[in-house]
Amino acid sequence: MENISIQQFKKEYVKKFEQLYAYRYDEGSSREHFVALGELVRNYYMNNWKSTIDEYKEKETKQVFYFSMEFLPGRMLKSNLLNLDILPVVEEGLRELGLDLDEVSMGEADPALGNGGLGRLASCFMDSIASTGLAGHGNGIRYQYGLFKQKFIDGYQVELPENWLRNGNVWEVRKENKAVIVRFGGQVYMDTDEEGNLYPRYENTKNILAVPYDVPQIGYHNGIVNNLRLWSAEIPYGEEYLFRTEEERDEVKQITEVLYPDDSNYEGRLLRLRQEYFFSSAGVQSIIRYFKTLDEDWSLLPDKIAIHINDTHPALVVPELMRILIDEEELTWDQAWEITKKTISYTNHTILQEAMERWPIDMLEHLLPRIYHIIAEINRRHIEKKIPLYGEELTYRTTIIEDGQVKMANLAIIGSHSINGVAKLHTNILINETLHDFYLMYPNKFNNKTNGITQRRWVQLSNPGLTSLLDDVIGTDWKSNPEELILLKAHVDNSELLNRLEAVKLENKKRFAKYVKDEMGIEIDPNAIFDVQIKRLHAYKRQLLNVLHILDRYSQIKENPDIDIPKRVFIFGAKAAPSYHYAKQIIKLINAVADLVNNDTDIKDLIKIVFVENYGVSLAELIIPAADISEQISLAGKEASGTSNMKLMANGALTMATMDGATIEIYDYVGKENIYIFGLKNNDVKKYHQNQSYNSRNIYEGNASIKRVLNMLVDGSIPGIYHEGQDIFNSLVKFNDEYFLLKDFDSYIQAHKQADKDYQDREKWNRMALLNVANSGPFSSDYTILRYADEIWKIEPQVENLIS
Ligand code: 26W
Repeated sequence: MENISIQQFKKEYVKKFEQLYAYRYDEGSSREHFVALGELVRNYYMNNWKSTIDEYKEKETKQVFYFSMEFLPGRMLKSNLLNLDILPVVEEGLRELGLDLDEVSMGEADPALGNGGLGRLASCFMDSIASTGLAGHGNGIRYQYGLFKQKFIDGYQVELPENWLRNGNVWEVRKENKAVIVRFGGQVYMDTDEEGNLYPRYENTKNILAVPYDVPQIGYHNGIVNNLRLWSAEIPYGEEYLFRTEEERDEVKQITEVLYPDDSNYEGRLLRLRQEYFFSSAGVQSIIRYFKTLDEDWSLLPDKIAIHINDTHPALVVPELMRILIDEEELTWDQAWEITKKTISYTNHTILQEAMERWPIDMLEHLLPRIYHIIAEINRRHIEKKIPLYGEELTYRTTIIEDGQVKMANLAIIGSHSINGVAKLHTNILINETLHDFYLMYPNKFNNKTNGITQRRWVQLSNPGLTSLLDDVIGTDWKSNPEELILLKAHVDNSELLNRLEAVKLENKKRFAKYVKDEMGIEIDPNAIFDVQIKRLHAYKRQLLNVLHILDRYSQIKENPDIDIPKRVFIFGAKAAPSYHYAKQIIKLINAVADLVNNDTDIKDLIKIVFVENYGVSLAELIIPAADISEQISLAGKEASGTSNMKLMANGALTMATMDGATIEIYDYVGKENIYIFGLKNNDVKKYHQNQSYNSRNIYEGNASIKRVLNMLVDGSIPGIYHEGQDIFNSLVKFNDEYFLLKDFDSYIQAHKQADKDYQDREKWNRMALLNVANSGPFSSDYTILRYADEIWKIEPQVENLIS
């Protein structure tokens, strides 16, 4: 946007505030200031929003639509100001008015419209699509309630509703005139018209109105404003009489009421299927409506539109696009199928079998009869076509419908032209193991796109201290081209710089320590090592291994109180799916160990444990800049990519890790001297599985420190845990330790000992930290997204690319 002076901003701000509230601005709360500022900032991007969309249309630019059931954008105020290039002006203007931007920013609700990695990735991608100048938009659900608010009561997780829209949302624009109808249920009959063509006749369907709320996605200093379209379910105007009972009205409301709080287990719940079809259908309908305004031949659809599906949750776009092309636009099956495949592409984010979506035929057929017909026909044609080429055995292993269920990953692969994994190892596992049969059929569809993160939010906004250090040392080009961060490498022996880096980290640690003191009443020493594990609670991510290390360390200190090791603060942030019993037991265990350790004066604060409540994007922004150690300790082969690994590295934390997900690529960049690697590799794990040769009880019996630590779970050493201790003990000893914690225990402890030693050599540590920052550039989501654009979507940046 054009320059605005501080004076002008102040004038406009005061005017806006007083117009909104009819009292003096200096009487406002931070919530009110946030709304006033948000309203004003809207004026600064509205023109660009309109002109961006108009221009795409005028030029018939090919556009990508990123369909995702989850988005985790975080608070948008500062990111919008940054990208509009008015952050300093607004910050200074507010200061002169006696206001603090950080406080004002806290007036904004953090929209938790996602569970974890997949949702946050979608939001990093939205920022990168706009910032690299690509014509691309998001398509998702406007959940009334986001991911539950987590509380700890007696150390147990309790879930409370997250009513993030309570005070409205200044960024969204309700577009009633762009609403569409989504049809559910009823019966469908195939009739013949006068010309002998088949067409579907629907009876007794429930027609739901999908109303879009558009949220601007502002590009970094480039004038582009794309769209994130979130759909809300309503009763169609004038059709209230068709929803006469409370129950019928509730059914409509429920569709977009709440986000499913599970990212671990597939749930065959009717409501989730409704949600998936609801936003898939609404999104496809609005794309088709747009395409028709271009007045082009249908065969050109894939030249004008790309649809990307974020995991299989939106996989019903495949039959929905087919339905519209065949039933409404009267294309032949073959024409429609070619167009559909060329338009759609798919990312897989998990290889955990229990997270793979499969819908019971009955459910699908009942809820979406026509869509089910189309899926069955896709499946029938797939079999018919592939048997002659690949034989029966292979073909039947790739069918969409099997054992009374519809397999959504199979539908997504067969109905698209590209499937990608999210890190090199992950893609290799898909190709060689999980999806090998499909790879034999469609080798060219498979490709890797290692995840990325946006440094705009995760460095520039969340770590201003590091940002100004970088600006001073290597200039500001890294902000539009993060690979420039490698220039730091030349300064690795500059001890003045290393001290400054340490000072920045210390400030960030103090900021977090203050939060911990204020919110939790726990005193932590900013000079201690801040050892961070922040991610969803899952057995495979092995937060429990972290706990075992803490218990081992605790025992050692108790045994030898004069031990010479640096202080450690273990920081956890994690939500468990409400129905994931074992994960919740681990939460309880961590809280119980925290109570024990934090209150034991014998250990002289050598260990503190901080388990923050309600971890989410905003807390990540506070914790990540303060981290010294990044825990990435999943069992090798289980974490598809990880993205907190990249954020922590970019903020100068050292990675403590197994060779898993994108951490392997981090290792490749920083080199083995600047990362702590331990544990089994994917191939080792595979061998144990093949030979069925793992026996955790033998390890327990033969390893004295493991035995001591595990016994603590059941012998009353940890007051506050009850049956949890026994259940967790059993999972490790009696049920053969599914995730190989005991096998990796020794090497994990060794790696931590090395870290203790290195931390005491401040210069060495700081150098390692600096090299991590220096090598974090390639993990920018800007590069990731440019590879999606170039290799999958076939679209090009619309403005002169900032990235060389
Ligand atoms: C059907 C229930 C369900 C819901 C969500 C199953 C699985 C999911 C997601 C696919 C889980 C998820 O967030 N996966 C994470 O995606 C990140 C982004 O690619 C990766 O970095 C993480 O490794 C992966 O766990």
